[in-house]
Order: sequence, then C-alpha cells, then structure tokens
Amino acid sequence: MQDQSVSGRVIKAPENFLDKGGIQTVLSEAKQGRRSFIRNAFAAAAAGAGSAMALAQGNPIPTEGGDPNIINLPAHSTGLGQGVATEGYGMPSKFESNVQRRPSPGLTQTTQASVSFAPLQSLFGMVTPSGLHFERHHQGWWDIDPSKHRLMINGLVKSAKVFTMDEIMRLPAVSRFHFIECGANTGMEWGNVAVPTVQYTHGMISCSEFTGVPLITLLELAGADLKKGKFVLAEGADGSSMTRTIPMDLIKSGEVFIAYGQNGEMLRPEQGYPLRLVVPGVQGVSWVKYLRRIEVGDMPYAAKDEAVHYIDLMPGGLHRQYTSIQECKSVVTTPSGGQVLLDKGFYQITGLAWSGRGKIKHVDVSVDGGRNWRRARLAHEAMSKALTRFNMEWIWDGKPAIIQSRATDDTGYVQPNYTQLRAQRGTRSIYHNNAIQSWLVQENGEVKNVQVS
Ligand SMILES: Nc1nc2c(c(=O)[nH]1)N[C@H]1C(S)=C(S)[C@@H](COP(=O)(O)O)O[C@H]1N2
Ligand SMILES: [Mo]
Repeated sequence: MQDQSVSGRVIKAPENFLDKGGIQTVLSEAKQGRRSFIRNAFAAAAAGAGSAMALAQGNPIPTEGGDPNIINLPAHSTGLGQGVATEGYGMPSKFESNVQRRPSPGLTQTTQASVSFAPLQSLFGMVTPSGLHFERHHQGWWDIDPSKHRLMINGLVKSAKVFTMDEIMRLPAVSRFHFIECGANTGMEWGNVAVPTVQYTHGMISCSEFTGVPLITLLELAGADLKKGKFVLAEGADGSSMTRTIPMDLIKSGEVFIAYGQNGEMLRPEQGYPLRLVVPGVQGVSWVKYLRRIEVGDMPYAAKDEAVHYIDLMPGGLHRQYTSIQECKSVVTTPSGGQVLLDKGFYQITGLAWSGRGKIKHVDVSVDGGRNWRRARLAHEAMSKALTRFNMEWIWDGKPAIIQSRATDDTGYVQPNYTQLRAQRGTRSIYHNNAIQSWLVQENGEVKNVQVS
C-alpha cells in the first residue's frame, strides 16, 4: 500500500482499493486525528464568518507548544539541496507516488492487463500528464525505432507513397488540445454500479496537446482522388491488426491529423510512438497507434473492429454500427467514490466535461440528486473536443448528499440521466455510456458510487 496521506481537506481516494487494510487505516486516521483537528479549527474561527471564510483564514495559531512543523527548522531550510539534473528524465515528488495508472479490478484479470485507467481524482486542469495517460492495447505496446518506421499512403491515389518519420516531420504541423476517450469508458456502469472510484468509472479518458501533420496534406501529396475517395482505412503496425474506417469528410475538414508530438515531446510508446492518428471527438479505437498505412477507398471497410466489435446493441433486437462520436459527458472528480470528507463545511466541487461535437457551453452541478442545479464555473476557456475543467463552491451540512454534474455542449445537446439514456439505448450496450454520474456523500464523509435515475 502506498502513501495514503491526508491531502487538504479531502482524503485522496485509496488508489488501490483492493488493499482493504490500507483503506481502514485511512478511515480511522481520519476519524481520530484530522477530524478533531479540523473541528477545533472551525470552532476557533470567528463565529458568523461562515465555513468558507474559516477555510480561507486557515487554522488558528496554536497557543501552547506551537506547531513543530514551524518551530523546528527542517533540513531543507538549513542544508544544501540537491544539484541540478545532469542526466535522466525528471520525475514527480516521491510524495505523489500513489498517483498512478491502474488496471481495473472490475475487469477480468489476464496475465497481461490490456487497459490501465488514468487517476482522474488526482489531476488538475485539462491536461493529462503523459505518464498518467490511460492505456488500451489490443496486443501489447511496443517501442518502435522511428528510423525504421514507415507510413504508406495507397489505394485511390495517383502514386502510392511511403514516408519516413524525417519526411513527415518536415511538413507543416499543427498543435491542438484534444481528449481521447475509449468508447467503452464507463461501460461497466451500463449494468449496475460496478466500480468504486472515478479512476475506474471514467478513467479511460485523457487530454493532451498533440502535434502533427493534417492527414489531408499527406493525401494531397499522394494525389488522392478526393471525389471517389469517400473513406480511408487507417492501419497500425502492432500485432492487433487494428484497422479503422475514417470518413473522408472528417479528413477534408482538416481536423484529422497524424501526430508525433504529445504535451511538448514525442509521443509515449504506450500512446503509439512514433506516429498515431488523432481523430478529434471520435472514440479512442479510431485513433490508430503505430500508424503505418492509410488506404483511400470508396466504401466503409467493415474491419473486424467495426463489424464484430464496437457495435451497440439496441432495444428490440437491433444494433447500430459506426457510432463513433463521443457525445457530451461530464463527471465530478472530487468529491468522488473512495474519497472521504473530513468534516462539514466548505469544499470545492471539481470535475471534467467534454463533447465530441464541439465546445462545452456550460456545466450544471446538483448536490441533491438532480432536483436542483447550479451553474458551475469553467476554470478556463473551453476548447473544441477537449476536456474542460469546472469548479463549484459547496458548503456541506454534514447530511447525505448526492453530487452530480450535467454538461451541455455548443450544439445545445444536454448530457442525459440513466432513465433518458436507457429509454433510447436499452440496457445491453458496452459502449458510449455518457449518462450523468452520481456520487453519494454519506454522513460519515465517505463517498460512494451510486446510480440515480
Ligand atoms: N495500433 C493500435 N491502435 C490502437 C489500439 C491498439 O490496440 N493498437 N487501441 C485503440 C483503442 S481501443 C483505444 S481506446 C486507444 C487508446 O489509446 P491510448 O492507449 O493512447 O490511451 O487506442 C486505439 N488505437
Ligand atoms: Mo478503446
């Protein structure tokens, strides 16, 4: 069990909740230590100032003995610190070592896990650090030698072309922030309340600044027939034979690009180094990693990951195919399942919202299970098909509360609740669950995943 230290006024979710011992430790520490400490702090704060004020004022100065963290000079105030890096790659603080990607205990455990979830409960802002980007590999990941990697453009083109990485990196590039969400994100929640933390309910999403070359540029260089060519097939170089059909209209819009950069450096191997397709707003599976071939064609390809997998079972025995857009969705990341609120008083509710169709227009937050809603504050300007961080102030009265968020995008689409989603989609889907998520804050401060219709 890694560090489970108290952070601010919310205890970090036990990141590996399989370790029951660790959770118990956290809970009892919270109840004995910090709880009374914080209660005293609130009691000492000026009466009538309100909980938010008490928080802003900090803790009262202890009268006896003093705070040893202030009185006793620590080594870092008296000694010589470490020297600058002369080699190696910078790493986060050792006190943050519990913030990790993890495979979900809700999924079948195989010898080689094929999904690891991003720790959404521990992240700020809109960007996912590259080392915490979720991973989904159908046949494991590879660290491919970029000097040997090739991209072929063929099919309905004047002359088939092969590009080296050097040739690709000479071309005019774009840099854009986009989310990538696996179509199966939140999939286990279709059936029932399956997993306890936001890492496992929503952690198959990440957002990066990607850098690369618009695919249309490469198609033009190869002399693609943009009249007959209605679709392309994108193919990866790993053993999963990952091939996906991408409509030419998306490519002509200039939005689809082949990326080599992620958050200011080359892609991570787990994310498809040295080259991946970026298809903004579209489910993760179409973002083909280790991209080695683009074929221009006049029909959808009905590849295995289109004809057999990634199909939505609908009510009445029907199914739908090629449903690639990730509809508008949001989730509160704090307070969220597995976290513990130490006492009543002020909290900042925070979360993420996104839409595969454009920008987030606004996010509403409810603390009473969807009866009343208040407009949240967006923490930054919303970008198209990117994660958007929202915040809302809340004073918890210590009674049970059900926290939800509901996002609206700039097409006017409103994120559905479970009743609305199931009315349209039935109950037998795996993919494209964008329903409103509910977190129950219990009287003892523990937060649980619940479903509210
Ligand atoms: N070549 C290749 N591309 C792939 C995959 C894969 O297994 N191989 N997985 C797909 C799926 S299902 C998803 S959700 C995303 C995951 O991207 P990430 O691992 O960078 O998060 O990549 C997609 N592209
Ligand atoms: Mo996926």
